[in-house]
Amino acid sequence: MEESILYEINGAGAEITLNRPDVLNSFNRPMARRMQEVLAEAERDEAVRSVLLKAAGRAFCAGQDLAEAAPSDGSPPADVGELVRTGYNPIVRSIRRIEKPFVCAVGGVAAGAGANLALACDLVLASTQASFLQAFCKIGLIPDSGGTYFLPRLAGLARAAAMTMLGERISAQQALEFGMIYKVVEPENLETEARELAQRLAAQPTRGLGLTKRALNQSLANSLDAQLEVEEKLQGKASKTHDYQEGVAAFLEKRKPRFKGK
Ligand code: LHQ
Repeated sequence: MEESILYEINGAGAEITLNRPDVLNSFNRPMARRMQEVLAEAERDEAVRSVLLKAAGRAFCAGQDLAEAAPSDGSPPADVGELVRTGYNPIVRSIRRIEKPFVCAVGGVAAGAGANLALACDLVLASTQASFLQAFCKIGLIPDSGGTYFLPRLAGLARAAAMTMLGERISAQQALEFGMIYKVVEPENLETEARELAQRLAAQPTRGLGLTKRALNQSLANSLDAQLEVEEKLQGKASKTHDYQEGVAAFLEKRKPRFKGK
């Protein structure tokens, strides 16, 4: 059987591919478990300095596999709270916790939990064919996988309410205008541009970028004073890295830096 999640190493970057294209890469339990495993591997492997999340086929991800959540064969429906707790929450926590940049390439529809997994990544590229759909309200659920956290912060409360209560598909261009994603590209360029970005990030000072991610995570809930303290503490850490020494030396010697990610 084809693996539902592909995990490949490309230079200093890890690449994760959602791979159930027949069901628009919707997640079932084994797929969520495998996703958690490959994220743990990307976190553990020091040679991995960026992560690219992408998907096979015409869609990015249609969220939960609804055939698994509500089987038509008479077997009892899944405990949805339990699916969220054991499946999606660990994935979203990992994407935000792992101190390496995550690039996400969205080439088609990203619906339900699939949309919110994409929004959890650091830099989201979407093709002109992509769309984002908070599908939960159509089946009587609430947005999960961080949707109620990320959307108001990225797009504002008014747009978050509209997206989650109306469940209308929004285009990649709208998502860009709403501040939800980084960039819109032509479909034929999506994979190449996303990979180039992930490779470029993998050559940067990984510890510094990781600490930047930690600071950005904390800023979402902090006052200015608290955040200035976070910056002071993390800058102290960043300045003890090899890459800080190398960056300054390269600048003064008017040469390109050779960052090691340490
Ligand atoms: C699917 C799915 C899918 C199974 C397409 N499941 N087969 C957490 C915990 C527990 C429970 C519930 O949820 C959650 C979090 C969530 O993610 S809730 C939101 C779940 N997702 C949705 O409600 C989206 C459902 N899908 C759709 O609305 C459409 O498929 C979209 C708008 C994504 C794409 O529409 P189309 O491009 O027209 O494609 P399609 O509907 O024809 O789908 C293609 C195939 O994929 C089709 O199978 P078939 O055998 O007929 O070719 C669909 O049944 C299958 N598929 N999404 N989530």
